[in-house]
Amino acid sequence: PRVTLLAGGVGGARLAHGLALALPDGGAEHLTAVVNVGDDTERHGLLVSPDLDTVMYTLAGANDEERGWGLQGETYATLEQLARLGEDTWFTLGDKDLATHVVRTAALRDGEPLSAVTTRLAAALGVRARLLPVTDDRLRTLVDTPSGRVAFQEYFVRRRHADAVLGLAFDGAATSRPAPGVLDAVAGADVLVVAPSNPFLSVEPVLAVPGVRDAVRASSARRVAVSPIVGGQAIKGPAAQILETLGHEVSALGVARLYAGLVDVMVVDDADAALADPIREIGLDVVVTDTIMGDPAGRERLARAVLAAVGHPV
Ligand code: GDP
Ligand code: FO1
Ligand code: CA
Repeated sequence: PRVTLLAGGVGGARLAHGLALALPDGGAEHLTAVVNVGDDTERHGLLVSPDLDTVMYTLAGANDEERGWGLQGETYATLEQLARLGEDTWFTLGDKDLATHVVRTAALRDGEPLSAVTTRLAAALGVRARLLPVTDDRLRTLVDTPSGRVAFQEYFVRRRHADAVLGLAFDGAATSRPAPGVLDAVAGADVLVVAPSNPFLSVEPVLAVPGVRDAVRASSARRVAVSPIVGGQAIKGPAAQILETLGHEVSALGVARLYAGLVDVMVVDDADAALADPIREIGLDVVVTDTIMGDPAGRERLARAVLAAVGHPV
């Protein structure tokens, strides 16, 4: 089957990896990941695209799995020198990771779109699946907190996502256009998967690009989402806190309510088997399985369960 995945960083990357393992040829010709760019940020004059890089490094087998982001075996000589030169270095950029941002920023300065340089970078790292930023235009997530509106990485990294999230804005989304290939990947897929990514910080900014949400609604693909909430908690990150402060139930049912009308099937964890019937009552089919993606085997197992859940076993 042709599979299109809507993805953020870690949850998106892990399922993308599982799908690449499950599909023929590492997902070449079969797998497209449409990735959030709301986390993007300029550091030291360079454009950093954390979610694109997390998916790219994970598919390349090079992601630092303990942290969830950045490259394995990093060193930080450049960052140390940047600090000596008086730069703010709270955003940890490794020496090898910086090379990605140098190539990306140079390409953009030469007029190459983000999607095009992403294709080059992914190919250079041996990634077979297609990796698309949802848009080539500038789109930035802003977070409303009790102390005001802050840029996404200011909230997430500098303030360690400790602030209550009172609301979100996606600066630039309204005037952004889907990157080349995005709408076709959504409309033309056999299977459309919403990764177990943060619904507000990763999935919403993808859907906020004009045309994308409508393409998902109108797609003839079988559409399936995996819950990032397991047993009432996020595996990692602020998804549970944000569900709570924005007034949603902190559970796979709360996530299912957000995705009703967008997907046909919800995949929830064994720990949430009791939520299957309540989720069916809001009109979604439900598959209950182990959704914890640890090692590559666990990722591939979940990917196969997701494809089987929508009638496309591989
Ligand atoms: P980020 O951009 O790095 O924050 O990553 P995403 O938005 O793609 O994913 C974050 C979400 O992934 C969190 O809410 C986690 O609960 C969820 N997540 C991470 N690993 C797993 C996993 O193995 N299984 C499931 N079901 N969810 C996961
Ligand atoms: N996350 C952190 O918590 N601290 C960091 O210093 C940090 C640096 C970093 C550098 C490159 C990159 O691609 C990602 C990085 N991340 C870091 C993760 C990034 O903030 C992601 O946006 C979050 O994981 C949320 O998705
Ligand atoms: Ca992210």
